[in-house]
Amino acid sequence: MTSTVPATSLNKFEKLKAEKDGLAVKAELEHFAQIGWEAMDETDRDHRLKWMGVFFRPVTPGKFMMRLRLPCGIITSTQMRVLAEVVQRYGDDGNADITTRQNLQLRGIRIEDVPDIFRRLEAADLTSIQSGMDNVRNITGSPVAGIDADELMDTRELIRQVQDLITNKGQGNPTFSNLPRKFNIAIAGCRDNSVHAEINDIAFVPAYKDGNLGFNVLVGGFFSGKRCEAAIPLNVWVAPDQVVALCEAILIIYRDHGLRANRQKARLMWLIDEWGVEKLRSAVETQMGQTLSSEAEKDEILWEKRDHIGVYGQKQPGLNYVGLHVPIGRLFAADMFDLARLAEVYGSSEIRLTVEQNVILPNVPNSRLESLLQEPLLAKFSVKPAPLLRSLVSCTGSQFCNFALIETKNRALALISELEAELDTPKHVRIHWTGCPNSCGQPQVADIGLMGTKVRKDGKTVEGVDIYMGGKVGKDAVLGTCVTKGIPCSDLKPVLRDLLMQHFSAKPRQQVVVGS
Ligand code: SRM
Ligand code: SF4
Repeated sequence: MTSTVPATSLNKFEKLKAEKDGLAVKAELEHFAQIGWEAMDETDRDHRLKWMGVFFRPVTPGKFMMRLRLPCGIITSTQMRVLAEVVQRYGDDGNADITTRQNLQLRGIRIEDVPDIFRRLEAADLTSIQSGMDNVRNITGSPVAGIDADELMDTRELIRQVQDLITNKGQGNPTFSNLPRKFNIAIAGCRDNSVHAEINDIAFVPAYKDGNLGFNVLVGGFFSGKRCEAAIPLNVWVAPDQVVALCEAILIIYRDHGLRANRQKARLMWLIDEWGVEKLRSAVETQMGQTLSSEAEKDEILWEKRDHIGVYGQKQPGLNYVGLHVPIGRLFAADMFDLARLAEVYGSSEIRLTVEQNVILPNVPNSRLESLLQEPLLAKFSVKPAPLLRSLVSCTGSQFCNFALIETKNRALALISELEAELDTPKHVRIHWTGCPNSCGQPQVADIGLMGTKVRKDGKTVEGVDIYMGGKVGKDAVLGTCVTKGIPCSDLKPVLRDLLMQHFSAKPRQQVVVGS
């Protein structure tokens, strides 16, 4: 790795990576389990463990979070059951959250259980490796890849290959374990940009060139507390068999030349700012040892984004996928066991997750649909949720995240159910909550985005939000911008009510007058 930063001025994170690679803790897990979290070296515990996907939670000390990797959001019923057994052990403290990258995070994990959990994950062909800190995050794809009646390309295998490259088939790969910062990759094979291509460091979007189907490549999209940018074209079209090599080339370039002095200015887009996209493009060609085609004139993202909630026929005649709405993405052990059972009884033992934090059960035969729709779990995870609840997304917030400036998930649910009771909203409104400017809940892609902040009210500091609007997803995606700052959460309901009535044709529900 070439670094232009003198060792003395390395920031805290560059120093800790230089001292000891994050993956080194893999060999020490048994030792950590024996000594317990309080005796662990703090840098190992608070930072390096994230290379294993294990996150110390200062909000709940001793109860760690484990972030998996589920390429394209696909998980089998057997795997789901293994994860359910893990969180079940922790009773009320244990649960799992579906994330905005089609992934699962488990909560309540104790360090003494980690070696055993890893053995179980490995036996179930699951991994959590390199899912945090300066590594590539879960690789997203269409949640209906391979079953979508209108898909252009089934990208499941490609996504798996990219994950295998980055993680060395789940064993951990030191080649990519010291990037300047986190890194996001998405590979779309559908027409509706279901992956939010625009907010990934590398995004592949389907496009035809000379009659061949491949991908136009976008680069540099990211959100951070300091800056948010949509991805820009690399002016490259690749055939499917070039995707893995292109990811490898960009990651090597980013590893070796990405900016490392200031973590606030380390994402790929900052390097593109410094180099220009043309220089990045030619560095990629040099790294790959081949000349790349220029981008196709247009891509094939032609549709509005779908949320996949409901029942849809698949490309396979007689089969359906059923999208279940999971309020704010939260699952408990009983839900996970039940989802595994439903996938086995009615489908093909497979479960898919979406970036809207919901679940899809694929491969349900026509003849089994009616019985599936009668299952008790579908009263909780509905195929027909109310219009505001349906598109609600929320990051973790202060319940578990120490960056949070506000509580998000529980507040989001409570507020939506009040608004739903008061308003009749004719269409879905995508409301995204995020607990701080890091934007994990993607408020900039929402119709209405709510970003946690602190505000003054009646002489006190209280929880509040900045409001974002104008986010457009799917075809010609556009990031929303901040329209109002500093609304105390306690004053938010009337503000949202007005926005919903003014911009989304919501109408007050008829008041039922109780006769005298
Ligand atoms: Fe995130 C850091 C949760 C998607 C931008 N994110 C964190 C941490 C790890 C902070 C921490 O240690 O507490 C949060 C863990 C809280 C917890 O206990 O759950 C956290 N991020 C999440 C999740 C779980 C939100 C959710 O509820 O779905 C998402 C996990 C995705 C996954 O499966 O890997 C999640 N985070 C995102 C996204 C959305 C996306 O990828 O589409 C973003 C914006 C896109 C991007 O990264 O460009 C995002 N997270 C951040 C950032 C700002 C990055 C930056 O460049 O500054 C941080 C802070 C950091 O990395 O320093 C962060
Ligand atoms: Fe935590 Fe902030 Fe990300 Fe929410 S947006 S999960 S509060 S870091």
